[in-house]
Amino acid sequence: MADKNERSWAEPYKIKMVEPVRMISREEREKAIKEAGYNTFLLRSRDVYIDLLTDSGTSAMSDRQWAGMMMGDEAYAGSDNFYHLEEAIQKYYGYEHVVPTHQGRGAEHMISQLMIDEGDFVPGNMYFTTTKLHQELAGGTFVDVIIDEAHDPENEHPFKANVDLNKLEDLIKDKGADKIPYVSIATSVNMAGGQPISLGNLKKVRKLTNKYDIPIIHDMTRVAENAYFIKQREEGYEDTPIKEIVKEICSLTDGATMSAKKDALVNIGGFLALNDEELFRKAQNMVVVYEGLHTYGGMAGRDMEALAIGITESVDEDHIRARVGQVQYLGENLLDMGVPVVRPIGSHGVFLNAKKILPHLSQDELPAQTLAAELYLDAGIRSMERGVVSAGRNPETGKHNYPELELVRLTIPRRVYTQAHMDVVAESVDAVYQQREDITGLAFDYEPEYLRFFQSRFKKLK
Ligand code: P61
Repeated sequence: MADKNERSWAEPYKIKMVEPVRMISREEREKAIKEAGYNTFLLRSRDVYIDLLTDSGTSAMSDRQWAGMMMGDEAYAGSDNFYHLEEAIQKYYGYEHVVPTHQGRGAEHMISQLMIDEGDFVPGNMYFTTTKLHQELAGGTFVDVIIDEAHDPENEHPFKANVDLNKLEDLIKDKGADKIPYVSIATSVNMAGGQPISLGNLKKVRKLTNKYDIPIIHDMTRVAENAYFIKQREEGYEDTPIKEIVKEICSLTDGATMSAKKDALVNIGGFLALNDEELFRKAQNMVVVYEGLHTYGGMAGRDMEALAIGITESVDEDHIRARVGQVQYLGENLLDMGVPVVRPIGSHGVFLNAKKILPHLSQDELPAQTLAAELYLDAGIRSMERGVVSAGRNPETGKHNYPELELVRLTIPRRVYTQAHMDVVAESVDAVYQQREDITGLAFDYEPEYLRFFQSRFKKLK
């Protein structure tokens, strides 16, 4: 009998409840995207057919999670569900102390305020929008120390989230270890296209930071997905359970911020996890100012229960194989069609290379924003810009940051869509790709101060 891993993956669940979706007419879509200022964040979800804006908070919960919701202990203080959550985090991630938050950026806010001083530098394996903003608001400057390969969409490096140890050590020597409060390490790096860091590299980062006595704070939002790639690609881990890989990753770091809305399969929630007792006490005190009491931090008891169960489900071998398998399926379809996408295909989405698809548009004509709007127009598919609009402005010069990567993210929610949905998406991307030469760009019409991509409005260039 064949081992199941030698056979095709299939979803390790069957569907018990469905939510209808519909595609509105082309005229209605034209009106909707215009009213949204050509920003997919400003569309109403009822006007979207297949929603690949994000995998954040969009997962389908299991029957067990829903059953857990009914076990919510909605006490203001000391809810049973908090202790279940704390146990799950200690068991699966190995961090000692937990401060719950309403979502990931709540944890980012606290760690940044607690650890960063004015004039500090925070090295990291590529920026993430909210993470970097909180570092800046605390007076720090983010410094990218990811390997160069990560900025090249066509480079097939299996671990594009790896840290360039020379870049990191040069920074430490240049600025001094006392100016570096921690190194920020993300697993499954979002802006690089959902790319993993290897355990080999992380061990070297640990060794280097130990030498200078610098902590590592882990953005563990998609740690299980990263672990899956380690199992697939890193020598020596072929037979290691995902659970063990996840725990080993966490053991190499000193604390973590988590947006539980991704890997951990809940619609809302997050936490800050720390090993250092003193820092934990400070965070526990700070959370009451910004989020809520330290045993709920902005979450309802039922949300904490769903999260405790979601953590368990997230490290299940069959789950993670099917989850990443579905993303790979869409990516390979697009590669077969000749559409330029970030390679290797990432863990949580397929990233279209807008620079290559729309080479006639300069970065000032916002190729990725334009492509996302065109995709919506074609078949009501919602995606997200990850290029110059997302990169924002340099806080000192006020000028646009021009990232190497100008991408459109087709993000796959967990346990929500079927392979047939993926086929329809690929068909639509191909249709837009075929008419790429006729596509004209966009210009800013309104730009808010913070995280501009969420609320900016654009106008069509002729
Ligand atoms: C996403 F357009 N991600 O990917 P919060 N770290 C990491 C994340 O992916 C992340 C957070 C921290 C989102 C939502 C989102 O520019 C954007 O729970 C690796 O969202 O507060 C969130 O966690 C923050 C979309 C966030 C964006 C920022 O879709």
